[in-house]
Amino acid sequence: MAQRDARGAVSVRGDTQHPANLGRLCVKGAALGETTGLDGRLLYPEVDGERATWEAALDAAAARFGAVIEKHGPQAVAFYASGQLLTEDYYAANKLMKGFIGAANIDTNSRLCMSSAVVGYKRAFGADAVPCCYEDLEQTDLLVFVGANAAWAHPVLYQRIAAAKQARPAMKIVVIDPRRTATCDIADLHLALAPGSDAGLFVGLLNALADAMPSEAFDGQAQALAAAREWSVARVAQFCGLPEAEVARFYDWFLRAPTAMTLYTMGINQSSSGSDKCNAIINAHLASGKIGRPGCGPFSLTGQPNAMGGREVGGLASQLACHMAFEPADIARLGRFWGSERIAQTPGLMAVELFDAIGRGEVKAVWIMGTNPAVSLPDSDAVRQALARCELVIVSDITAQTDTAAFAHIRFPAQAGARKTGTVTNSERRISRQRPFLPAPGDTRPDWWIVAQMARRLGHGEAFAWQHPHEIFCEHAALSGFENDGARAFDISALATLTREQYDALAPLQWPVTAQQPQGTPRLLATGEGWRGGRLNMVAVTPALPQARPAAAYPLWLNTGRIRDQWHTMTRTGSVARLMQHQPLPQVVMHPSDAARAGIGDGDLAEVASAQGFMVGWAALSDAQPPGALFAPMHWNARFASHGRVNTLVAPVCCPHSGQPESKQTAVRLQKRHSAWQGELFCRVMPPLAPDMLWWRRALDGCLHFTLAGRTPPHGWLRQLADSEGWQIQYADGVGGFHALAWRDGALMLAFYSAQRRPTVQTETIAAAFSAPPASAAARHALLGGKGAGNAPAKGRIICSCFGVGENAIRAAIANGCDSAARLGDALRCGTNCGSCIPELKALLAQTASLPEAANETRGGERVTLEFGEEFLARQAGGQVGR
Ligand SMILES: Nc1nc2c(c(=O)[nH]1)N[C@H]1C(S)=C(S)[C@@H](COP(=O)(O)OP(=O)(O)OC[C@H]3O[C@@H](n4cnc5c(=O)[nH]c(N)nc54)[C@H](O)[C@@H]3O)O[C@H]1N2
Ligand SMILES: Nc1nc2c(c(=O)[nH]1)N[C@H]1C(S)=C(S)[C@@H](COP(=O)(O)OP(=O)(O)OC[C@H]3O[C@@H](n4cnc5c(=O)[nH]c(N)nc54)[C@H](O)[C@@H]3O)O[C@H]1N2
Ligand SMILES: [Mo]
Repeated sequence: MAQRDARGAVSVRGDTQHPANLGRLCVKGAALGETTGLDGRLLYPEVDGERATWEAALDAAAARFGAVIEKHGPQAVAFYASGQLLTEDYYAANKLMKGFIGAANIDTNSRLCMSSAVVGYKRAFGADAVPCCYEDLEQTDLLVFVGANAAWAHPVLYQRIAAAKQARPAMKIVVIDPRRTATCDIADLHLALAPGSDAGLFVGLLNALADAMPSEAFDGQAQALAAAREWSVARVAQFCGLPEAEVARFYDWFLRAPTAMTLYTMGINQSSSGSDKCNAIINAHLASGKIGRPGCGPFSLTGQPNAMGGREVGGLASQLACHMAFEPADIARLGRFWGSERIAQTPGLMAVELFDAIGRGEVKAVWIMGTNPAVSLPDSDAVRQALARCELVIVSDITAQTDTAAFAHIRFPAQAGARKTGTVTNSERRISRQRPFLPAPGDTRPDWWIVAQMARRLGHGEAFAWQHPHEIFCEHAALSGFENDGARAFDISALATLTREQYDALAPLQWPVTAQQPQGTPRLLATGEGWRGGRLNMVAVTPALPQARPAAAYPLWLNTGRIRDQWHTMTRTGSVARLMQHQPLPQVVMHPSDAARAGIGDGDLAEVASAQGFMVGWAALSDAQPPGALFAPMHWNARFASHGRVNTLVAPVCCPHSGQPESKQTAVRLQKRHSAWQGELFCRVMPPLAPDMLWWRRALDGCLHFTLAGRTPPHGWLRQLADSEGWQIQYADGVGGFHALAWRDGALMLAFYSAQRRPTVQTETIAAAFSAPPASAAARHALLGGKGAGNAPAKGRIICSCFGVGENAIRAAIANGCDSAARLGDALRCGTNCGSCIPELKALLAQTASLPEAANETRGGERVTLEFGEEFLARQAGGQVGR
């Protein structure tokens, strides 16, 4: 829930009445107030780089898009949409492409996220239907996280599970992930399996369950069991690189637990055999009867705000609206409902294929809505080339400058989440009404409105005459029930007649919502029957390893994913200072043995290269990382770093059933990247950099902030810059590095601090000097030293981003007797909001407990804090940002 104060500042708190989060918010949600500002927002339509009116922009877009259809046919155009859209937006886009343009070339970023899970459910149940609900989490005996780092990616859900575990310690938690992640904090067992080997583990589990199964309970059972027969514990252990005893322990727990849930996310879906992995998990639940009842089930967690809504309206190129398929009966049904004779007859291009087709010139016009494919698709350099070549690129976005928008001919300013009205669906099929809490700025419009305006101009006005999302929702609800005799799981027909007032007041509900179940349906599959034919199906799975295979030239694995405080391509979170403090620079996390082999030390610059491309990050040595495998974040892009895009490395290899790319496994090599100096640059506008410089942009309130690294001394570059700008420059050399301040008319224009390794400087004080320049010579001297004028104690690395609590304060509190995460929370508030820092608080507690006596020595009062602070600063000077 969001509120605005008298001055218009936004504050956000959780809705304690919402059944899904019970009032908790993650740090990104809690920082919504900071991310809803208008800085960097796209506020006006643009045509060929010039601001335009809506009339002009829509006319131009429709004329150019229509001309491509006219000349080359409907298969020459495409939409690429997103789980950032609301259900009503998504419905409109899908209806236009599949119903009226007459091609199925609308795909979405959910292809990179959920498409394997969709295939898994459809093959098993006959429908894309998540059987579980969040309440099951409190009722289960065994909870298995597979390829899910929920502590960071689903912190609210994770805290709910952590609380359940605390209340009922007998509940067992297993984490299956090659890395030891923060999620392992509450685990009874962590299986650090070999990358991509999960199917072996679950096929072996099916084998272990086989004897106790009634015969012919499911379609496909005999084939599935036959495929599993050879998968003994010993073979699984070998395939997965795990000790036999650990595999046996997991199987034993699963067999004996009266109820069990498997929560799976990107470590499963983003795989060249992702669909089979999903079915291997579902098979184990079917075989053990751990499905369709409380505390049970295979639970695919979704990531984006409305990935699920997209699946319901048919946002993926491989399906039609409301769970209909490309079958003659469904196509005809849709034609009747929409009153169109142009319904797409065959599936369209899936994301990776789509951008290939753009690259080959077969698709000549693309409209991208709410996603940033130049960053998030694999082989993203090829995606950029394709976009650069494309005849017509239309982008609807809320952010002015994204890597993708740089290729746009026409840009439409959409309304952002906080300003939109409509519905979204979460992982447990719960539809929530989203209400705007901010007025729409500039000329921004809702996405559905933009689509409808385009549809009218393309000649389909009648079918897109909506005045309000309420009408779209009711149409969507009516379609879900249209000629639906129970064959289609998605049915919300009881909502088709909502009045505007009822729609506005809609309480969160789980679909199906029908005449029989008007209050919604928490769990599915209770009767043991599926959809489209009834019987549930087991899929025979032959475990396959990733297509990427580390070998001579590229001997290591690269795993990619999320970090705690960043969101996707950073359009929401990258400019929020407090979200950039936890991991301000992209880290390449590696096991110390791999680092040693490459001659890399903690905090060194690390270059990672694959057959596709390379990136540069900052080495973070950690034994939580398995030997032979690196981890790099997916977030950094060309707006935030010169060489930070991880998807330049990832190959466009996809699961044949789902089209989902293998984003978690890439074969790479690692080498140290040498630099003569590293530095911190603070400035009002970003100056031109020298060609040999690497840069990373960092969020800071008060000025711009960049971390730089260069090969040739920076003196010449700075001198030239100062000359061309007419700045007065103050230098300090030999202070362990080279520092410079640039002034104009008494105002600070730039501050630069370099050393051989990234120097530690007092960022906040330096930023403050841009608005209030230091008055005395001594203060200016201190500023040049990088220390700032004040003596504000450095906070150290920010651990709790919700309340801005730094490592130093936490260590001091521990030294003063706080001996648990809960006590630290009482004293400092850290960990008491989203809780995603609790694993780190515990790690600090454990570290401090094991410190040698000498380090705890007090040399008078608060000296302890400083001591730790100095130690921290020394380490940070060495570049070690993480643990
Ligand atoms: N902070 C933050 N939270 C987010 C997002 C964000 O951008 N930032 N995005 C949201 C979105 S859209 C999504 S889809 C979710 C994703 O949520 P998650 O899937 O939990 O996040 P990831 O970090 O992509 O990957 C999860 C884990 O898969 C592991 N993994 C890699 N390879 C394998 C493997 O072969 N087997 C197994 N078992 N595990 C493997 C990785 O080590 C990683 O810990 O997060 C959502 N939440
Ligand atoms: N290597 C690797 N690659 C990955 C992943 C990975 O783990 N590893 N994860 C994949 C996954 S799971 C996902 S979900 C994708 C995410 O990848 P993207 O979808 O590319 O990432 P976002 O940053 O969420 O892009 C959303 C864009 O939509 C804009 N936007 C936000 N709200 C709205 C709105 O209401 N309307 C409109 N029109 N625009 C809006 C934002 O400004 C932003 O430009 O990345 C995928 N790529
Ligand atoms: Mo996602």
